[in-house]
Amino acid sequence: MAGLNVSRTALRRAMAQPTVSRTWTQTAAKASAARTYATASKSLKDTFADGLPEKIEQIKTLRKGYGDKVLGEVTLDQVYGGARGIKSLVWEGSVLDSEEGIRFRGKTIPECQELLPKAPGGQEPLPEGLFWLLLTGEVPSEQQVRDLSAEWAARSEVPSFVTELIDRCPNDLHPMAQFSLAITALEHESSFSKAYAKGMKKTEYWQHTFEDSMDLIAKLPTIAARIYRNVFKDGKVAATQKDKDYSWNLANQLGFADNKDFVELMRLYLTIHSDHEGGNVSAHTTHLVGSALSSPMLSLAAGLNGLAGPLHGLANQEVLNWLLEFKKSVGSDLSDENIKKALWDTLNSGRVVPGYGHAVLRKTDPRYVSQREFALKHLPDDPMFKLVSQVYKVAPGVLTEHGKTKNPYPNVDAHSGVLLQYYGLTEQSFYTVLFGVSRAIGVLPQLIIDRAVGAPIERPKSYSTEALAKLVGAKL
Ligand code: CMX
Repeated sequence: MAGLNVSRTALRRAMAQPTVSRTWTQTAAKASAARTYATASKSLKDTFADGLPEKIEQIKTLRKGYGDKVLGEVTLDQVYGGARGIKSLVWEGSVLDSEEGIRFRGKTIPECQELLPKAPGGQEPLPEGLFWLLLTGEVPSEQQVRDLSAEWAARSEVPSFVTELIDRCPNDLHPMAQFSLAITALEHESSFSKAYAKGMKKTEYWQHTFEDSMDLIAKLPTIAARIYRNVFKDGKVAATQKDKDYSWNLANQLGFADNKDFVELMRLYLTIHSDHEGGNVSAHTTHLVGSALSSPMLSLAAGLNGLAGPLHGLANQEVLNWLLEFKKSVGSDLSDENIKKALWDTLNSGRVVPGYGHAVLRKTDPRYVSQREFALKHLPDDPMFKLVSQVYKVAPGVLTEHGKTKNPYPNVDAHSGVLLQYYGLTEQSFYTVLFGVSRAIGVLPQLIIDRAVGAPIERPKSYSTEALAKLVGAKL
């Protein structure tokens, strides 16, 4: 945790003497033996279970020795200002630095691109590897990632009533609403909810959360593709191919796997959109709802409902709509002057420039940079990419002159739509569903960790304006 100077010796000592009772390890071993896959390498569940005593001990040591240390002050402005900067959440998978951007378990996006296993012949990391890294803190071997791809493929079947539910949705129900509906309905399959109803020990919570999370992630490509194919195509969805990786299957079920570059894009996209520490709306909501011991299905659906907001994940849909409109207004004249004028038109009409600004970041989002690099490699001459690049050149200056946003630089959503559209996935209203598939890979590891370390139900304190005035000694 930032700001805490924990003694390394104390931590090392704690790590050397795991004192957690053996019951949960035994139960973990039993549960993982119940669902075994042919593999010579250590499974994800066993890897997580093996690392858990150390994590529990770290937290115990930290709280015992430093539990009363002050992490910061909270101002009245922060209370009214969307809790910006208040240090109040634990999130193990990633930490976001305002200047540098996201690090997944301490690793930057370029480091992850280098270190995480790839598909045979592929260049982009597989999101399976990122899930492993986020959950365990370890970079998996190639074999472990292959096994995880196989396990997700094996768990991918969607119950027929969920398919029927999607099929009955009107085509003009937003894809994100259909996605959330289907995920909520998967509650019917929740191992966590069933075990809780029967009565389970707290030490078993994480194992059911793990099973549900794995099932959920495994089924998301088929669900997402069903929505896409129903709303925009012929309603037919290919079966999951058991020997292929997660992103290939998603691309194939959407109908784009013929293009190997699109498959590569999916691998990169699903990796970089997954996790962005704990305070963003989708991550925080998933974690908060989970703290009430709602199942992973209900927790993720809640988080995705937040992702569906235009200030959050829906911005990727908004960006492409806006760019297409923008293109009409600037025509073929991409001069700085013309772009500047069109940006001011957006701002003067009272709208935000979508894809720009961020609650935490104060520099160009490295997720934007990695997509830009992909575009420079695969579609350098695409006219829409050229427009995006030109907006990138001009918008920071215009937004700075406008003087409102604290961050005039682009975020992840400023680039993704143009890449998808280049490969023929032109239906903008579907874009946030892809973001949602990836976000599940980012937020569910924390939900498993939450239940494993016994995170409590969340309940911050609220006040009325009158009560706050009293607290600060103001007369209203
Ligand atoms: N264009 C115009 N004005 C902007 C702006 C933008 N891109 N970004 C922020 N501002 C304005 C805010 O609306 C706010 O104005 P008011 O004081 O009138 O309310 C002011 O600048 C200060 O905002 P901020 O502190 O810089 O930003 P916030 O933390 O409040 O909000 C965000 C962050 C992302 C919601 C905001 O920058 C925004 O609306 N951006 C456009 C939408 C977008 O790209 N969202 C995606 C974010 C990434 C993701 O979650 O997927």
